[in-house]
Amino acid sequence: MTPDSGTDLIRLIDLPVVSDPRGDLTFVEGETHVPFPIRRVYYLYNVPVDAERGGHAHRELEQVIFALSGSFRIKLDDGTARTEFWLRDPRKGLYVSRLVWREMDSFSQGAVCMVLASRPYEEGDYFRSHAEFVEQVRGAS
Ligand code: T46
Repeated sequence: MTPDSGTDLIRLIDLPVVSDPRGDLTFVEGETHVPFPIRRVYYLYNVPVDAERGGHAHRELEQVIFALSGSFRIKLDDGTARTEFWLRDPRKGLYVSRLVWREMDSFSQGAVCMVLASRPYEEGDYFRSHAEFVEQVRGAS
């Protein structure tokens, strides 16, 4: 799994940008720029530079993850292969499908991560054990 592998599980999405002398404007429409109706928006901020977030996968949730400001690394694992992305451009979102393990680190000072999600928050949707996640995806394939 590489960033260019064209996998349906993970891909970068380029968003429109409207630029004029007042600055840049980017917009996102559910089912147009992201492949699902947007049911939830959340954001991470005040993240210490040595923090590690994620460390889980989701059973059903799809998301698009953005660095609105600053940068961070996201490491992804579909149960058989791993890849990683550095997000630092607010015009680019990272689509992450269900059944992808994610870990995030190397947040820059003041980074803001915004996430568009396909479902409301549901604790039961999480795999918090990597072993359980791998067992599920390998069993399903
Ligand atoms: C992902 C990364 C980018 C809520 O109550 N509502 C919410 O919508 C969310 C996302 C979390 N929470 C609660 C659940 C936990 O008690 O906030 C606490 C921290 O949540 P979590 O451990 O999921 O946070 P992250 O930053 O490790 O992961 C989240 C998403 O879960 C994950 O899917 O991709 O942000």
